[in-house]
Amino acid sequence: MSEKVKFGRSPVFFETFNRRPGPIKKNMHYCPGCGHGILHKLIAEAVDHFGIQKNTKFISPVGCAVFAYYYFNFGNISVPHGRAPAVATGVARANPEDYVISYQGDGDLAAIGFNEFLQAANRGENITVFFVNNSNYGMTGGQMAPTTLPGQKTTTSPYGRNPLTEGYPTPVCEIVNALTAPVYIERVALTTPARVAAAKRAVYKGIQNLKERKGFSLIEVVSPCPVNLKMSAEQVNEFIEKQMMNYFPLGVIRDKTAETEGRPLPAPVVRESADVEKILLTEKRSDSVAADFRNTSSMFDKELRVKIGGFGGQGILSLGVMLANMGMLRNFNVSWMPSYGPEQRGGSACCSVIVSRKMIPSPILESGIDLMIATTQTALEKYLPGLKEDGILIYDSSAVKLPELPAAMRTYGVDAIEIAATKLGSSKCANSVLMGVLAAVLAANGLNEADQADFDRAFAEAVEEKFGKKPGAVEMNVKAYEAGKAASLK
Ligand SMILES: Cc1ncc(C[n+]2csc(CCOP(=O)(O)OP(=O)(O)O)c2C)c(N)n1
Ligand code: SF4
Repeated sequence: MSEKVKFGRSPVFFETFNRRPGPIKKNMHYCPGCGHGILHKLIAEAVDHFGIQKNTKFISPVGCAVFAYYYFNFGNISVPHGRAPAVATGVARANPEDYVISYQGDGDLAAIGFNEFLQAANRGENITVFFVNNSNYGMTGGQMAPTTLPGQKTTTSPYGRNPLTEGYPTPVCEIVNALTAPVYIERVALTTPARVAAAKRAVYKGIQNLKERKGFSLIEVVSPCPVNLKMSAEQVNEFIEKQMMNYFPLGVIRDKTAETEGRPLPAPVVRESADVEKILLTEKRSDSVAADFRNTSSMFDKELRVKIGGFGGQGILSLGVMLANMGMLRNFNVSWMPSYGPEQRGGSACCSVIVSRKMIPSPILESGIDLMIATTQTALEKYLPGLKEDGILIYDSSAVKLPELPAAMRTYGVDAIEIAATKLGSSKCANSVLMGVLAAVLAANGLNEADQADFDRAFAEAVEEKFGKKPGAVEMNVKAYEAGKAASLK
């Protein structure tokens, strides 16, 4: 391997970053001076060098590297915060022909996902972990991370990290070195060309270990985040050299690669999806709701698939929870799956609810939606293509302009915020108004009296649970629900 850093683009990157939204298709989204881009380049070169692009699977974290799949032309799975080593374990075990990389920031690996990470290391999974230590939570605007230095100011340690209350920087590599299984542990930095060359050696070794199935490798990359540290590129390098390295000394911490035999995992017993189904969906469980719950409204003859979309703070997610609770009261199988944008607040919010007599194989709801509630134009446009032609659409008439819709679609417009603000004196309970509207719409579309009563009960229980200590809020939300039920719908 040449130690020179190569210029030009690795063939393991896409030629054009077409997955990246917006007009910029040639550059990465990272801030100027960020270490993620340099590390991506080294990983791409190493994967190319060892000829494993075809079977490489990259598990990307929640953090600034969440969009790694814009760039790398190999398999990519984006996972929830901190779950990369757990998912990497599953992928590596189920697909012994794959080469699995887990890529994580310090918030992702050393905070929310530390246990998963340590357990994967302790099991010696056949994965290589790249750990980007930039001493803060980058994506969310620079909060304190487990790796933040004593005295370092962040948005959540404005007076500097105080070890007496916040503890000391977490020495991830040294902790992993206390375990028996890991094969290779090295900490590198990116501050000078010589350091990048050393980082390149470490990255190549990590990828080679992957190829040779040597087990668990960890490469920690002490990395610049000039934007959140509010430093120039030079200052951040000085901060890394003079301060971070006191807590995170560079070098090889363990290297057992020479004496470690490659140990490919045996092929898993169950590989075909039909076999998986046999195990998960046995005949007995596939129709698992008690027979006496069959006498419910006809709308439950099939699954009821509901999508609710709007923006954060509108109570979108709790609306879905109430609906799922109503299903549970009738002993149905239910799933509730929230999703929201990466923005700190005010971003998009959405949830999918499925109520079914049968097992629900997946909570993901992209098509075949029976009922949709949209409180913003963006949500309407995003989810409308998945709504059935004869589906039910409830929308906030002050925020949503309806396009031309199929004739069979049943639409109900209501200005929930206006009702909440004028009749009840607070727009905060607009989601309870919407819940009332939903109850009325379901009743108008065949929800029988017993189910309606359960719906009311689910609402009352949800409100009690949320606001039980504030009788005023309980009363206001109950009134909002009643107002929603009585609202005239457009
Ligand atoms: C379960 C969950 N909790 C919190 C968040 C918010 N969140 C998004 S990224 C992030 C921290 C990322 O920091 P780090 O892992 O250090 O990566 P960086 O962005 O610095 O590369 C947090 C807390 C989330 N998305 N999901
Ligand atoms: S916030 Fe920091 S870690 Fe995130 S892209 Fe910018 S420089 Fe990189």
